[in-house]
Amino acid sequence: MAKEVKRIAVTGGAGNIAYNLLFRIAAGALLGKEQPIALHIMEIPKVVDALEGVKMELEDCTFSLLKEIRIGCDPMEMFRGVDYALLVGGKPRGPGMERKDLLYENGKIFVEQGYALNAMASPDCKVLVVANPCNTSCLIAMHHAPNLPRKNFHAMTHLDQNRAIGQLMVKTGAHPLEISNMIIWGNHSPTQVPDWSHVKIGRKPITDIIADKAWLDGDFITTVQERGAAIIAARGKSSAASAANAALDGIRNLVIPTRPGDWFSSGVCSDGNPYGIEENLIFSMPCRSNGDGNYEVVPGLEWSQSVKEKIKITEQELIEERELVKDLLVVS
Ligand code: NAX
Repeated sequence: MAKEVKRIAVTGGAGNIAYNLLFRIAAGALLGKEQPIALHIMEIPKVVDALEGVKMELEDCTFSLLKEIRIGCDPMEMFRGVDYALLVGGKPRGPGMERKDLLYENGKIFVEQGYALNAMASPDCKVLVVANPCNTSCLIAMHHAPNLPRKNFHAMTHLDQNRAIGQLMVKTGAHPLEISNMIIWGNHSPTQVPDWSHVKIGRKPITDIIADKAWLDGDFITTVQERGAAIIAARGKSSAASAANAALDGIRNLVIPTRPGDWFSSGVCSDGNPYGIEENLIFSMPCRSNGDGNYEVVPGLEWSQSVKEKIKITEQELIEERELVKDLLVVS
């Protein structure tokens, strides 16, 4: 029997990340080579016409899995019946704009999109927020979509995890599948906590392979935290291909069982978390899934003193971000 089409919304469809994402989704890199899909590609009215070009290119790729392409700018139309929503679109930080202005300006987008997801998306729609500041934007969307389970909201921190694993590959020459148990805790911001203390390389504790603890605690962590800025400095543009790749990972984490003993990092709702993190935040934690779309936070992992102190800082930052947008969290 033919499989039912899954509907995938991507916002920011004319942007850099989307251009690196849409074609891979259509080729089966998100839901596999057997799953027919429909793409709902959204933009703001000013640039929605550019999506005609994206649509033409998608058609010209003759993807066999791609059954339908919808383009538009009305979230109520674009989120109708979607099973996955990848919220990539947002305003960039303009000259002289402070972080709090960015939080608030982009926050308004997620009020509207959360409301539309609530009204129109499939009741089990999985939502991945990529647009920055992604944790707090995700919190806003989640608040405005009370019909969807809170567990279905994710903010993308898999890029940070991939950046960490990439650094360990460069340092040791290990294959990526030999590296497991990396964690990113907290906010997708410079306060994020890349925690290497549980990492195994070729099933051995990381410190058996990398004896240089000063590197692990120093350059390794700062390279991961500052990678986004380093890419902008080198390329003159922000990460796009690696961000798109991580967005695919962010959803694939939920639809493919996690490797036994391993986990993945995702910004998830902190309600009832086993680490005593303040509730009602979107906080990156180690998660595992049996591939049915759901996940659980991996409990019982110990924190070193240094990780504990850093987690307090990133938690505090997220509490402050929530305070800055508190009127956007009120559901009318
Ligand atoms: P671009 O500026 O190339 O594209 C963003 C697109 O979003 C634009 O075409 C814009 O018109 C559109 N847009 C704005 N408001 C919208 C709305 N309400 N509905 C639909 N579309 C809307 O940025 P790009 O490089 O694609 O980056 C997109 C977002 O990802 C940015 O917010 C960026 O900061 C964020 N990132 C997040 C990362 C993460 O790890 N979570 C890493 C990469 C990236 O920096």
